[in-house]
Amino acid sequence: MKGYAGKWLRVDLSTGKISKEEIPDSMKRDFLGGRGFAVKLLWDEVKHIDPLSEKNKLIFSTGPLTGQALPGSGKMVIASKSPLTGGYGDGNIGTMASIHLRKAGYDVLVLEGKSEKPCYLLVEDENVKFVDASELWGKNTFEAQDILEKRHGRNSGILIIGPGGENLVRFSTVMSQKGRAGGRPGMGAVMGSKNLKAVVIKGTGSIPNFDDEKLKEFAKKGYEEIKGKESYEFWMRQGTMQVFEWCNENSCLPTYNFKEGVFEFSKEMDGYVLEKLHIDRKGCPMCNMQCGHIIKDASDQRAELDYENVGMLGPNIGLRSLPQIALLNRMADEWGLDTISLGSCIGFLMEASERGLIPEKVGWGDFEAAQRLIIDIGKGEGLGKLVSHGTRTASETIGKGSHRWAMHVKGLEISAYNCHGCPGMALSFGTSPIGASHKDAWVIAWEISTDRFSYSKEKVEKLIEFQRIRGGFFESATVCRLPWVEVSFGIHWYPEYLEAITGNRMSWEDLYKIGDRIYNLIRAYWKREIPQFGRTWDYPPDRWFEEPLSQGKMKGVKLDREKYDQMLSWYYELRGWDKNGIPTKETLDDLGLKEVSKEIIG
Ligand code: PTT
Ligand code: SF4
Repeated sequence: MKGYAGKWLRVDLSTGKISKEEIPDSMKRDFLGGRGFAVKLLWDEVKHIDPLSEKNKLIFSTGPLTGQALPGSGKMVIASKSPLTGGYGDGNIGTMASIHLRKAGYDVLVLEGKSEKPCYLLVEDENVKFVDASELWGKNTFEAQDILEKRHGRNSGILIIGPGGENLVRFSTVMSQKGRAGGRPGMGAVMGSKNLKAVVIKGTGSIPNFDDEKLKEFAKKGYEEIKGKESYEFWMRQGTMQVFEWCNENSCLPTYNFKEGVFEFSKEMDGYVLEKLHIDRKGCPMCNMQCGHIIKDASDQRAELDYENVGMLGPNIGLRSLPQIALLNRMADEWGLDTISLGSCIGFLMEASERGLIPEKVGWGDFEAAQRLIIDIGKGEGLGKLVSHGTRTASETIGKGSHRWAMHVKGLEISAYNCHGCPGMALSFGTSPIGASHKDAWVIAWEISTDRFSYSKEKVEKLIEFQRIRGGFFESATVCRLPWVEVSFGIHWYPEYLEAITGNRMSWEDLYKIGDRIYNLIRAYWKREIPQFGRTWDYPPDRWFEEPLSQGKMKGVKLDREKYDQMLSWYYELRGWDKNGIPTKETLDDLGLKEVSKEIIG
């Protein structure tokens, strides 16, 4: 099939064995790429193992749209069995490495085993070698990136971990280009457990497409369409921060460890304040709507800001100064820690301190304490050690009912949307296939603009539609979804791109079916790896059901557990899962996953 490099590159860090294998056409047809390839590989090869053992595999996976000259194509999925959640984990990173990997002749890079000493992997087209990384080990991601760029060229694709990943912090990410982060559920720790500091990729070939001329014409039209969109100008001014003010107005800003939905200092730090502080812009390759806003941080250094980072390292820990938040954000990037889990862990500790559950004093909005905590978390020392496995484990350690306000689902911390008054978004967090991420179904904007407080079946249907497009299509195709989400770039373009690339015409129905296959396989993976996995894992924390908001226009609002339960039952029914949320034999068989149903159902 055209549009694929056609091979995966497999590197065993224990034995040094390097192999290049053809990707079967059936895999391309059934799973498309990206997340689809990753979960299939994990299902087939990574079973009942400790995620931080050498038996785990770290997968860098692209799709047919990756690396093409079209909007948002510089993206790549990073997946593994997650050391944070114990289930399927992935993230999506914008990086030159995605383009280089495909140009080097591979769609997927699979890393297995464990190197005896710290090393990095150098892939230059067909040449693959291990390079000693003793002098890079311990360096932060910015320092290591500089060294590797000097050695291998500024435009090489570099994927790197910081000390957080080296020290096996369970929510450490893989970083690239000083500001792109991917793999929230601990993909950095998996890389660290393999003694692998970085992967450097340089590819010089081209991707064999079905119709390059048509692709060129469509892509040009696509870039022009994006620039002509009404919302483009505002997007370029504020990027993802455009939702900050909206979240506060609608009581969904994560505030004081998700206790509240409004922050009294929000006006001091919203998208308009960002506009004034903005000095530069950064982003992924192949993008003409770059969203990384650079400002000078509190130590006068360049730092990038996104909404999630500001929400979680700002109101969620009671901090109101953007330059201070930017400094914490830069520290997270240097250490290679996920900002969402980090902000949640710091918020959790601040609340534990306020309640007298830990002896240390860490007050809300204490900037110095937050900096110290990041270092402790990155090293896995002191108070940082308590949360370096995430809030689920921390609450199990300190007990005393703290699980009620440990803000995670399935062990992955909730992204920056408070859902006391957003049942659809709460269900989205509850049913996201990696734990509480917003990436699969950001249904909140639609929900707030329609029938916000309803717990209707229509809402569940909408949520599944989003999961099919965002978690199914965009993660497997693999491209950035923001042109479609943020500036309403025509979704009709994507089947056109796919046809020009692969020669296959696929309808949205076909693409949804691929997405459903991926979702069901991920769900089966959770069940196989965690036998007790089931319905109780699909609920957001008790806080949202038990403690109403005490401030703002939504004062008194909280989620209704019975109604949430009903929505969850509809969700299972619509997905073809049983009452415990496990895919039925009929559903799996219908998706061509007979072997899977034999294994989890019998
Ligand atoms: C994503 C998550 C997000 S989602 C943000 S901000 W966002 C946080 N960014 C972090 C960061 O920065 N530094 C850090 N140390 N940790 C961070 N953790 C958080 O990670 C990201 C963009 C964004 S910015 C979003 S919404 C979109 N996400 C996409 C996606 O998931 N799929 C897809 N096909 N397209 C997407 N486009 C957008 O990409 P994870 P990136 Mg990301 C500094 O990684 O694990 O998926 O978590 O990759 O290159 O940084 O782009 O308001
Ligand atoms: Fe990357 Fe942002 Fe552009 Fe998407 S919109 S490709 S995340 S820079």
